[in-house]
Amino acid sequence: MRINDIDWSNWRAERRATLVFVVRDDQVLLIHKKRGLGAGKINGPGGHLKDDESPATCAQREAKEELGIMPLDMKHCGDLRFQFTDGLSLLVHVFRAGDMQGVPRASDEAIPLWTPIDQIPFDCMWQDDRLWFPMMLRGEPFSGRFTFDGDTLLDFELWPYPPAPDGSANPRSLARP
Ligand code: 6U4
Repeated sequence: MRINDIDWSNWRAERRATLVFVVRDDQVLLIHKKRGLGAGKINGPGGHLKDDESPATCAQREAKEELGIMPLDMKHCGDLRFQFTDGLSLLVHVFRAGDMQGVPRASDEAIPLWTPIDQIPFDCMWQDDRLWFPMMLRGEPFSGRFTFDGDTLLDFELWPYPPAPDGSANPRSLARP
């Protein structure tokens, strides 16, 4: 499944989720995810939006549930649209946090991993992460579309465009220039 096989103007995400990365002192707070989509991979804390929840509130709630921390100075820097061959469509709002409250602790969902920003373990992460992670670390905006077959990245498009300010799922925010 290639990017151009999908009618993105009518694409809607059946699920919306968040990721939040605390970046402090040249380190980023990652997790070893223990369950859910991407179990076994390294990623950031996050999860799916509950009814009527804003992306920022979701990101903070998930960081609290998974690691016991509260991300601070959060910036919504990216939106990622994933179409899986099994039919799952997922919109992920990515946040960068400049600080946090609390000390990360392991939970039944995640093990915290403070990681130097020049030693990100991309081989243990989703295959798209190495594409947009440098922009996220620099706090630059990005928007991307990806097709996946299970864990395998099939195709992608990635732009240095900001996500929709209201966190909406409007794919027109990704229109080509
Ligand atoms: P809850 O119960 O909300 O914690 P969880 O299974 O963690 O569930 P789910 O299934 O909505 O959440 O999956 C979304 C999570 O998976 C988000 O945190 C983003 C992450 N995720 C999914 N595909 C990804 C991908 N290709 N690259 C990436 N993160 C991805 O970096």
